[in-house]
Amino acid sequence: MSTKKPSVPNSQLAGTDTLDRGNTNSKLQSLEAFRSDASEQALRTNQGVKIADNQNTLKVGARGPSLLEDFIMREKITHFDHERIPERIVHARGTGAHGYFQTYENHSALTKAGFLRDPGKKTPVFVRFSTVQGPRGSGDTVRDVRGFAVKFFTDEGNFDLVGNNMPVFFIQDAIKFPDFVHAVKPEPHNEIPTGASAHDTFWDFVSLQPESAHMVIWAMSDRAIPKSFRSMQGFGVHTFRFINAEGTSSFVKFHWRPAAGTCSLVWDEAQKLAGKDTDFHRRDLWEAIEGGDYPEWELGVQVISEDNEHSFDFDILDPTKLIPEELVPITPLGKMVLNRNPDNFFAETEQVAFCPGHIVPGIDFSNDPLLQGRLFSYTDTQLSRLGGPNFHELPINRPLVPIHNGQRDAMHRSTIDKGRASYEPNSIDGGWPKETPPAPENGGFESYHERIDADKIRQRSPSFSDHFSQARLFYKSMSPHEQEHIIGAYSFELGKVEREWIRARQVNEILANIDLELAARVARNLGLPAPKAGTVEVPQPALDRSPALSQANLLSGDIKTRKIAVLVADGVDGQAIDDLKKALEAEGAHAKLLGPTSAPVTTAQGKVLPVHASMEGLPSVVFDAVFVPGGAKSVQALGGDGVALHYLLEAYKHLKAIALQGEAKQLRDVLKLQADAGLIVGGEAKALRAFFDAIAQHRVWEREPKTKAIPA
Ligand code: HDD
Repeated sequence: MSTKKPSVPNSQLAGTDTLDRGNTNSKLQSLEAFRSDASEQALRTNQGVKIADNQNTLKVGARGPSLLEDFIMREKITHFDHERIPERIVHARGTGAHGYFQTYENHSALTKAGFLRDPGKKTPVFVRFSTVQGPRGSGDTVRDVRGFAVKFFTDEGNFDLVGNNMPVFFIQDAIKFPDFVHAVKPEPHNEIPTGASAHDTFWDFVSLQPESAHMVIWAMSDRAIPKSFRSMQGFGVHTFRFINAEGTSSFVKFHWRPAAGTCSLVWDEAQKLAGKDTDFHRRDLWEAIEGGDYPEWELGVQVISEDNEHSFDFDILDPTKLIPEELVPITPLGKMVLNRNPDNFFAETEQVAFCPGHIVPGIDFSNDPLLQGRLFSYTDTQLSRLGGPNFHELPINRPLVPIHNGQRDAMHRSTIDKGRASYEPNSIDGGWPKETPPAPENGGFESYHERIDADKIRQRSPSFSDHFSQARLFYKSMSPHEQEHIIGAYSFELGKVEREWIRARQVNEILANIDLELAARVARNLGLPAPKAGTVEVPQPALDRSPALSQANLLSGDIKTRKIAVLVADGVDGQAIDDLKKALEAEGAHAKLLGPTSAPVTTAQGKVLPVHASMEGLPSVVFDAVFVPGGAKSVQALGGDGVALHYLLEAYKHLKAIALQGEAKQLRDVLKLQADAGLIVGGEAKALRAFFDAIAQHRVWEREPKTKAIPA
């Protein structure tokens, strides 16, 4: 902090006086000036001239050549020619939403950050979820890490929490990021595969880079095929710092926990969805918000005091390590609610620019070498993606507080700066804008004073050298079905690797160090000999298991917002449908009626019933469960319809709850479906309860071995 210059009076601090406290819509209001509604407006050129003919180019005669002087046509085509901007180099595919964050209480003992101190305040946020590998138009449900980036528009400036849905990362030092990304991206000769890591260059790199072992096993787990963005956890990954008003620093790890519980798709379903509904995750988020099912997350932190920095058997600066929740529980901070879809994808979701370096007083960085490199990369990438250094002026990126400084000009400048002095100090414009002292009531940002006495050196800290104990902890913490999925994923991905030495290296030098049984199972699936021992000494971690890592322990326990397909044909029992809908509504879940075509059906009671779509239009993969009501004629029609039978079989294979009511019981025999807790036959209230309970379990895991071609 500098003391030599005049400080800003309290009345002008950080813009707090200009904002309506507790106003959830402040960001939306600030965006309002830029929103453009064309209703009842004339079609005009960009220069404001009204257009009389938008159908024909100016020509010499109706059949003659076009004229260069047609400024209307030229302006339109020129703008169109430049409509695309470079997509993000990673995380190109994404979707966003507006909402707010509200702290539960005053966390001033931990941090002086204002948005974590005032429980009456709703801080606007914009969130962008993404995949990492694929381009902008790639499928939502591919096996990949998901980005979870949140921009908090606080009264003290923007804070970006740019995280993922996994708590660790592939590499320890940012200098390896281009290598990692080049390896995972589609291969350079044929640009294959899109949205997948199942190829040689990815496995070549990770099998040579043992520090990736922990993150790769997360990527081979169900976490990489989330059911929806709404059912994902989020993590800040790095260790950050909180600083309170007294200047006391604590290390923190950020966690987002979804109210909807954490759960995933099954692999076959994820693959099919990538074709049948490329926009599955995007659509789910959009529809949930449109329908008033506002997704919610709790933000929490694991807090480690300065004194405890070195009290773990790993280094808290190493981004390939997590802190088990059993060792440091999460302190809940507040909740985030997403309650508004963007109006324009490009202006908001595409142009939003996150950066881990966007922090506010009360938050600071740690020396994690991955984080340190990220602090440079994000702004740098926006320069070419958004065409210059003024991207902070784009409506979606503008902080709520007024910005004044000496930065001037450059491409796309939209602020019209008044005054003569674009330097500081100055005596021409009264010395304004001026620095603000850092004390909390003033709000000037001050970096944490950390004393470092060390050599300038290019070296990985020896405390980063264990790469396997937490990968092992993760594997051992999984439930049996999650472990099977991990074995399946490694086998699938490595099975796509053409070079046998890469497969063998991953099995012998990586998997064998994580778990010999895992290595042996994958080796068997690849036709390789099972390794007899690992290649390195793996230290014993403080914990054998961390139950908090298993999604089996992270369900919400209810069926809120779950989607149920109801298969109907002419003659269906209309009463059964009414009863189901009423019961589902009471639980906050939703039913959609699907017929053989999109035409309405007539119930057994003679009522004409509109359907939402045909069974082919909304396939079983987009639902959580299937219900077939009784009605002899309807069931007979469905039983003779290949699409309906496939619908049920597919839902069965994807381990979804299925209820067959009344005459629909026959379909169980037609399809030879084996009884289990998720196959409910009968129509009474008890059966409906059993159906709902099965949906709340998310999937019928006991069924899984029966759906495999060759049981494990
Ligand atoms: Fe990154 C985008 C998350 C490491 C460089 N990253 C990007 C996005 C997310 C993450 C969610 C998309 C933001 C959006 O929706 O616009 N990245 C992470 C996490 C990492 C990580 C959780 C490790 C803990 N990233 C990382 C490193 C580097 C980058 C080590 C470079 C040294 N990331 C970028 C980038 C991107 C980006 C190239 C591309 C587009 C953008 O920034 O805006 O700068």
